[in-house]
Amino acid sequence: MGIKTVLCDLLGIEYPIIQGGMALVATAELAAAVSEAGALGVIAAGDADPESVRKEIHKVRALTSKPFGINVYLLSPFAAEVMRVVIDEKVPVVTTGAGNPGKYVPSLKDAGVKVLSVVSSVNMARRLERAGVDAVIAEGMECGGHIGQIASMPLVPQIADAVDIPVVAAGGIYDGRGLVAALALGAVGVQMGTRFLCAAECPVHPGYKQAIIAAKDRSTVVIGQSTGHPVRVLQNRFAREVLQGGAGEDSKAAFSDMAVDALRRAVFDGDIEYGCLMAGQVAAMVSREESCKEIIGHVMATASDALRRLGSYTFPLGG
Ligand code: TUI
Repeated sequence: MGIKTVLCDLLGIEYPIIQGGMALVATAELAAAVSEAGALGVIAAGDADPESVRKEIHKVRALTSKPFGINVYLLSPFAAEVMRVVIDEKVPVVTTGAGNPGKYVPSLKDAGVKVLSVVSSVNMARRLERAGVDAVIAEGMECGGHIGQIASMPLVPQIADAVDIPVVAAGGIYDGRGLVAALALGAVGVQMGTRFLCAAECPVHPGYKQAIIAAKDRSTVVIGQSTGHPVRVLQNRFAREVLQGGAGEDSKAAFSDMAVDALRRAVFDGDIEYGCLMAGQVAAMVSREESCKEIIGHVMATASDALRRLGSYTFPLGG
């Protein structure tokens, strides 16, 4: 059983799956468990200072010898210093978010670091291809946290047509049906966040996991739309108050800081009423806590089922 794609060769992994770089959530424990299971585990640097990131890198290396990545949030005040740590530590892969990593690409490439950048539009994908990144991660607005404006189904094929580098699909992917759909759209693999948030090895508060497990198809809402920083979260008292308050008075940066503070309450305190429960639309499909190995095994087994089912369709004119 296996679906080998150029993503597996690029990253040195067994399955074409990347774990999303979820700030405050994607720790060394989660990343190591994902990498040990044959996909790419990723530590989210978020707003953390460079020495904390270095410690997480050492922790992952103590737990696995497989490839892993660091997600660098380019709006972090520490982004440049974190990039230096990544190079210094010879981290195999960097994923970037919230900006153009162009100025870092030459030194990352010189150090042998693979660079995969999250984008949410065709223009950004073209720009980052020119900047020399190895692949783009096309993130549809079904995903959790900060979102773009285009859904995965139209976004992924447009980006696949627009660039020559590999495209990874993110947003709205839960199982092998999503993986096979992404491959059909022209992607070479997927990035999944929400499903890994409920992994047994993911250290978020159990209350947050339970809220994801309880979520239904219409349980996520988008807050902060009027600030120009839309964020997909599970509906709760926090989300309702933000939506009722309009959130239009706040600047983008102030809204973002407020959301991250509330994310802390969700992740560390399990405050499911006043915490910011970032989650993608596939939260509805997450029905229990599972190990990373089970999650990846399930994605690959259901991908194989989906391929078999598709293989039974024949074209009317022979072929
Ligand atoms: O970054 C995300 N999603 C997020 S971040 C977040 S909250 C948080 N972040 C950091 C520290 C602490 C908390 C919740 N969700 N997704 C990646 C992403 N990046 N989506 C879209 C983009 C993006 C945006 C602009 C990529 C490039 C870009 O380029 C602008 C430019 O300069 O060209």
